Amino acid sequence: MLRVLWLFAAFDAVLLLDTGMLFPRESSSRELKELNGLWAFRADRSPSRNQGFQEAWYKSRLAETGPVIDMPVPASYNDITQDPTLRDFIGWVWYEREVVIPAHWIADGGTRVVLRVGSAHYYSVVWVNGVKVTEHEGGHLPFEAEIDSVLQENPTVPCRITIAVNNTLTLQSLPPGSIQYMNDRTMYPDGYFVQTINFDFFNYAGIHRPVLLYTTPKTYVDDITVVTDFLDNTGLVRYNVSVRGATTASVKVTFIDKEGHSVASSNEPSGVLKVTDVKLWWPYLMHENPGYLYSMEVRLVADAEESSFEDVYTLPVGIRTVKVTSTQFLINNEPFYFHGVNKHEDADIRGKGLDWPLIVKDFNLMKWLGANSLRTSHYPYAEEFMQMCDRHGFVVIDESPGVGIVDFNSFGNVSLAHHQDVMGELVRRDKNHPSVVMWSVANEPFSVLPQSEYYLKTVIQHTKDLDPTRPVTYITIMNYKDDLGGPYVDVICLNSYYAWYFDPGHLEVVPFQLSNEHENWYNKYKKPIIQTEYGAGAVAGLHSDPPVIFTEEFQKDFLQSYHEVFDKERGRFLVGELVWNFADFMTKQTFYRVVGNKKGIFTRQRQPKAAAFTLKERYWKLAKKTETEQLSP
Ligand code: GCB
Repeated sequence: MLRVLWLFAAFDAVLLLDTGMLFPRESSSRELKELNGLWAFRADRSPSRNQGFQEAWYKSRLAETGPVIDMPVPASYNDITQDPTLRDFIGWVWYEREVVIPAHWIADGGTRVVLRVGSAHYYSVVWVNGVKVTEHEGGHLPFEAEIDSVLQENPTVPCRITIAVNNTLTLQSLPPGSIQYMNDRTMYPDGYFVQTINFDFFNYAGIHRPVLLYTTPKTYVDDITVVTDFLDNTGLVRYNVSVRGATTASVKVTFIDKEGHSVASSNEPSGVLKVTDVKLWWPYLMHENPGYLYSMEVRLVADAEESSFEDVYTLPVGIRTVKVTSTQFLINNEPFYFHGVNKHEDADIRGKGLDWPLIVKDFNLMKWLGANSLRTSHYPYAEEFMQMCDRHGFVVIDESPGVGIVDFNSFGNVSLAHHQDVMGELVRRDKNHPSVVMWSVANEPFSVLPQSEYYLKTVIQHTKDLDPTRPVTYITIMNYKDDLGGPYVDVICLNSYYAWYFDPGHLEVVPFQLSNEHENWYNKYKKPIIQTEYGAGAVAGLHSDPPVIFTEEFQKDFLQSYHEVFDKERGRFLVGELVWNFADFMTKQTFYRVVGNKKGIFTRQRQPKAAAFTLKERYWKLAKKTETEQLSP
């Protein structure tokens, strides 16, 4: 009973989020039309970058406003052409695509047509047939607009979709950045400006994730929230269905197992489903059947204005619990040790654009490696990626785009309010993913200022209020003595680069410095620790013995020297290790990066460096140990 009460209490908070944005899925009542492919594209190169708005480029076909080029969607635009000024472009770029709308979407009057953008970096404004339908701030989360009223005005002509995207970052955006005008005329031409960023990856821009149109009936399932638990062998699924477009509607919920059998059902829009002989969602390598997902079919029937609507939406649901003690991270009440990777959405040519072959290849590599977990450094990843994590049982630390928050001016009220909004969007998008076990509100914020303590405390508390069912953290590189946010996190997450940024090449300092750091953090806060980053750069093919930095040999030895420390702390308070980084990735041009960051254990083209084999051996051993420990009484 207590368990059910807890579930109710936790659930009330998650309900704060019930204006939803469900991932678009086809069903008997919903259709999808993908708009991926070639779009017309034009960068606004005017000095003010404002010509497009002044001349209202959205009012006619983009090609009528000036020269356009082909641009693939989804993809970053930066590496598509041979033009360095487009690679480094800052300001508004314009995308346009015409689409023929199926006649029955418009004719029957009972259909809602929604335009959805998976993500576009950073600020977007969207017009349909010259009418503005939405705008959105933030590069890594979806946004959508209902467009049927705009379509009905022009039912016979193709529908013209125009999206203007601006990659300019400000001290209040997430991530923050700033524009510097270089006014010394002896050094720079008139109007010269650059964008300063405090994060270590290229600020790729454009429409990064799929754009699509989807339909629902006018009365529709707007959102579903699930919170899961179990007692002995009974799964408990507390759910809420929110309906829009009608005041009364009947809802039927059917919970279906992988074999297609209905295992629980209800005729209420909210309640608790009890699933006997529950098959829990387990992480990869922790169970012979990881990533078990049920299907929750929600069927809605509503009578409105002489017509009757039926909407059907099916949500994959994994039943699992997450808890944190002072020394352990528990999944389904079993100790879980993160042995995994940090990634980036990053690849040759497409930059941060969603790419299925790359995603599937990366999952194959993570499995090959024996990884069981990953962190979405340093921003939310594509929904399609998160669904793969659910299905394959990869455990995810889900990070917000709060990276590079180091300027005093990025800790004010405007930044804070925006950060809270972003956490709201992220939690709303990812709340139902069983793979997500912890929220990370930021990476390496400058956490030593009094205002940063307030800022972090507030964002963490806000996230806990939104979702009390998951632990919340931020990732720090600060010393335990300086960092002011430690009291507020559930798990201490540390990035360490001993023998790399400090004492480069001197691996003999690692056992001393790393274990001191860990012991001090643990003794101060009595919270479990995850080594969320550690890694050394290696240019594939560079060799040296004895090893020196940037060779494959050094990268391998570097990881091993950290592993020796981890092995002494595992089972005490260390609950995970995530290597930096899964693959090499692009950064801005700077003298300390060689065609990007080379700390990948795979190259950017996903070929293994020597360290990948070292890590593979370790991760498979760790997986075996975990298995044995779980089997032993
Ligand atoms: C870090 C950052 C990460 C960098 C990495 C590095 O601490 O979190 O974004 O890429 O170090 O390689 O310097």
